[in-house]
Amino acid sequence: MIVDKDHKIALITGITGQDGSYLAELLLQEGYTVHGIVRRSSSFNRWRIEHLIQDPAIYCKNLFLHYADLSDDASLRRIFSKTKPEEFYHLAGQSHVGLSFEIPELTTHEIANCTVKLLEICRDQENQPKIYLACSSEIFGDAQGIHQTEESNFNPTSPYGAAKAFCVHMGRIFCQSYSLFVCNGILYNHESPRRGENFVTQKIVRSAAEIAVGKKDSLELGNLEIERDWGHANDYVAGMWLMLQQEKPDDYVLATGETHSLKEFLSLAFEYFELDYRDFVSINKRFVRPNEPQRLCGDSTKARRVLGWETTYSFEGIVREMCEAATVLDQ
Ligand code: NDP
Ligand code: GDR
Repeated sequence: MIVDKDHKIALITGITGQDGSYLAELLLQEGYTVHGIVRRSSSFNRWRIEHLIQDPAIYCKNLFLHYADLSDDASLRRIFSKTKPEEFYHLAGQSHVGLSFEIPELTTHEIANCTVKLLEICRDQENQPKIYLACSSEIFGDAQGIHQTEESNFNPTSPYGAAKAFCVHMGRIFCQSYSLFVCNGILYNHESPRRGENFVTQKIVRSAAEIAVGKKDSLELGNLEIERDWGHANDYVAGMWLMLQQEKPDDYVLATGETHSLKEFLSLAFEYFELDYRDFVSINKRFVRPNEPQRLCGDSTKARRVLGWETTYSFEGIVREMCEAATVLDQ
């Protein structure tokens, strides 16, 4: 492994996920050497970073992949010793809120226990990296007030939300007790053409594209009566990076400050394909969660003021970009 000493070194867990792939691109553009942790699976699931792997100027020059699972303590420690990261972005873990009701133990293990383990590993490093923890608006759950800020109460409504709330507390405790540089990014929903297919936005646009070409004739969803604050993943990874460029660690909410209903998303996505969603969508209780926040909306005043962070995509632009990408997939 040849690493240029002038390059900053970053380590990312979850590099094969939506956010990990955009973050890797951003860090490479910023001149970093990027190390990513990937887990073994029976078939390759690296499509989001395939373009980077296929680029001979990048792969094994500025981008390196290392096998480990969040449960695999020895491999994780070995990767830290070998790569000596200056910035550590912890994005990996079970990320589906609905599924966290079906597999609460695994969700808690991956999100809560494994985060503590990684904080401990960072604490043990001779040169401790700056740490970004991927927290979530789900910590606010049944939220009070119109907008939530870094000061709002945690009131999670899912095992996922509770595990992420635990991580925020542990991040703060490690920061205060051991002077570790830990930033909790409290991020609201962010989407992109790279969003996983079992999140509602991607499920909708892919289904609408398939209905438009006759490959499918209906779409089953869960609760349609919700509102979310939807942004674009590209903007949100820029916020993660900005947090670790500050002199002092802190927690930040990243959100657009606007909510849209799921029905608005459905309308726009189906209209793109010249369809009316009401002709195709039905409710299947299988997709309705036992409990969930009805509406979540973030206030990013602090991130905008301190980090200079901004959102550059409109809600309509996000839906359009996802629909365009789904159209190409279906040709
Ligand atoms: P994804 O589901 O797209 O990616 C999750 C990543 O974690 C994948 O790379 C996955 O690997 C990896 N992973 C999961 N379990 C393990 C494990 N046991 N060992 C090693 N790697 C594992 O999530 P996003 O990119 O959307 O989100 C990134 C993080 O941000 C997550 O922690 C999520 O909870 C959080 N978050 C996301 C928001 C969003 O709107 N996207 C909002 C707020 C928080 P593989 O590819 O092999 O499955
Ligand atoms: P969320 O995103 O739970 O907010 O978590 P998701 O897209 O899964 O759900 C958004 C809302 O849509 C409703 N919904 C459905 N959701 C899915 N997945 N499938 C359906 O068929 C369906 N029908 C209705 C849901 O009930 C929910 O209200 C995302 C993840 O990225 C988390 O990791 C992250 O922490 C939060 O966003 C902020």
